[in-house]
Amino acid sequence: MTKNKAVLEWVNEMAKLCKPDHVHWCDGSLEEKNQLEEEAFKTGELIKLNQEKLPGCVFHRTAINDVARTEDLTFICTPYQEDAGPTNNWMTPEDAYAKAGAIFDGSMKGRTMYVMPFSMGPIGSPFSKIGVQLTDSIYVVLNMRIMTRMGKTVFDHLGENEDFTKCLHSKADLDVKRRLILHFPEENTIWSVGSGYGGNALLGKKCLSLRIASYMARQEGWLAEHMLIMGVEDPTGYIEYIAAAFPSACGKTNLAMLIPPEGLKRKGYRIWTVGDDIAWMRIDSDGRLWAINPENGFFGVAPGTNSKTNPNAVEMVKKDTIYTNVVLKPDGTVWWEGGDGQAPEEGIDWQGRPWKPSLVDEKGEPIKGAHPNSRFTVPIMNCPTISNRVEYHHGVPITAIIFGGKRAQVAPLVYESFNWQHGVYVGATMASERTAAQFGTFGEIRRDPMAMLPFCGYNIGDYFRHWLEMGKRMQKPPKIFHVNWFRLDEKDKFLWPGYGENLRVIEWIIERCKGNREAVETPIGYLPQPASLDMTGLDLSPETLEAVLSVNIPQWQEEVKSQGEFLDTIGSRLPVELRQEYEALAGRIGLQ
Ligand code: GTP
Ligand code: SPV
Ligand code: MN
Repeated sequence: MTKNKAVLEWVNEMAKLCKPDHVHWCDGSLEEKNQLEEEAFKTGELIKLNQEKLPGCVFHRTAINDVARTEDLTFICTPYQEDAGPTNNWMTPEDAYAKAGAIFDGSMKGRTMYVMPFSMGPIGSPFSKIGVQLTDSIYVVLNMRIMTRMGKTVFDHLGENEDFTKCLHSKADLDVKRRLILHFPEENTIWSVGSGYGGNALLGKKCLSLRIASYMARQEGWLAEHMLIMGVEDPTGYIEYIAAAFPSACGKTNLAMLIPPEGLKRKGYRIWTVGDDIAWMRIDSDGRLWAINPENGFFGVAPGTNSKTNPNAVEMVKKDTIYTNVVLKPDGTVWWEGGDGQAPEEGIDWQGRPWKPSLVDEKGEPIKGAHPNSRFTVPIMNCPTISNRVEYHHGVPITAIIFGGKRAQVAPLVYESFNWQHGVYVGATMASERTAAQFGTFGEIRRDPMAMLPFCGYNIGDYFRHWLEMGKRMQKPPKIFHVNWFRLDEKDKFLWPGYGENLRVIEWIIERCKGNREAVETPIGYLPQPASLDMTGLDLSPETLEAVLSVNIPQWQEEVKSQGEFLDTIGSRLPVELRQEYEALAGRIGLQ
């Protein structure tokens, strides 16, 4: 399938290590997909769903100990620890190859090794990167086939070029004690062993498109970010694009494909989805920041997805979807908590056990049928609001960058940073908070800079420096905002209705970028006056709106102190500009 010497040599070498019975070179064709599915149906790796109700859909259950990314087993492997930085687990490349090599040794005996050439980004785009993944999991092949552009054309495009990411994966025995997710940024290599699910195993996603790509991006002068990309078509038909970084499970998929609420729809607003998880952004010759979504599908959280929260997602998963760890119903369809319709009277839960809604555990808590991180994998083209620009080699120009997390308190619905440098500070110190509803205490927060804490492939201090430098290189840098859909009242209820209504905030953001809307200057940044948000058709009391837009100074003094403590943990590579931003904010908020 290819004459590329570097590919052939590497595949041979890895086959010698893993010792598969067969090696299959994936061409990415439909026939190949059908064959692989048939094989997986026979072994039980996949279950065929009801083809009348869910055409082209299949179902998979993972091992019980393999349900999400394992950050504690994820490493950046560089000769010097300083290059991995204070936020990453670190190993030397020698140790890493030795440890994982022992697990890979013979791990594919009795199995087939699949060789998958894939492109992150449109094939042939100067933005795109090519990878080759080896795996012993059909489930992984079928997921990668959806999530990336995978198959022979990628080899054709690669030709004799040696510039590709070497991605070795084996589920081995799925033992957590023998699981390692290793990144070698200096060798453009990823080794992942002992897991078969999600970001651990679909190596084009978090491993290549964020950890390895962030390292490349710094060297090559661009940005690889954990961001959704969406187009907002205004009543005149003009489309502005925004990129937004929220930590995992904080609402990227939902925002990326939102449906405008009635009032704004009537005004003529429309949303176009470009991506829901990853953005690669470059400065183009016009001095603006342009973004592509390197992925070709969505790997979205199932629980909570229903016709009210995300009607587009409900529509797109009706066909050609791989469902993982949801409830299997007797009629060969699926269900999850927070999904449409009643829970089925009976079904099979994500662990393969008979399940019904009334089941409780030892503590009397209801037993969930679907795993909280159960997901759907679906081709990008299934999304009813998909943008026609997803195949554009230069992507879309970004007008605004938005940071956000789950904050029960402190962070207002939206605020605008004063300038790029302040915006980088806002991103660098952003956090997500566990709510009282879940854990009984307010305020337990984790700082998650730019939502990249688990995904930055190098020293986070250098990453902040890179963000600052990027701002200087742009003639028209995007404005930077912070949002929070998750603020709670005293009774732990969300103050803001969220979901589609979030477009009211996005509209304000875009109008601010055009210089059309009023704002109030506060110590933390510019906030909208209640009257400058379009609330047509939304029944929210003026008190609630005021509460969700309020900046509580004593709370913010605590917040800023905690931001300062976080900056202290970054060490010597923290850019002095961010320390200055801290000092300035501390002064404005009355801390000094
Ligand atoms: P990853 O795929 O893990 O990166 O997650 P994501 O950021 O795409 O998160 P997703 O959109 O799947 O949302 C996760 C959770 O947030 C779901 O339970 C949603 O119901 C909830 N959520 C999303 N948007 C909102 C909102 O505006 N308000 C509220 N209250 N909840 C929301
Ligand atoms: C995330 O955890 O941010 C995800 C899911 O998008 S995974 O692909 O498993 O990383
Ligand atoms: Mn994600």
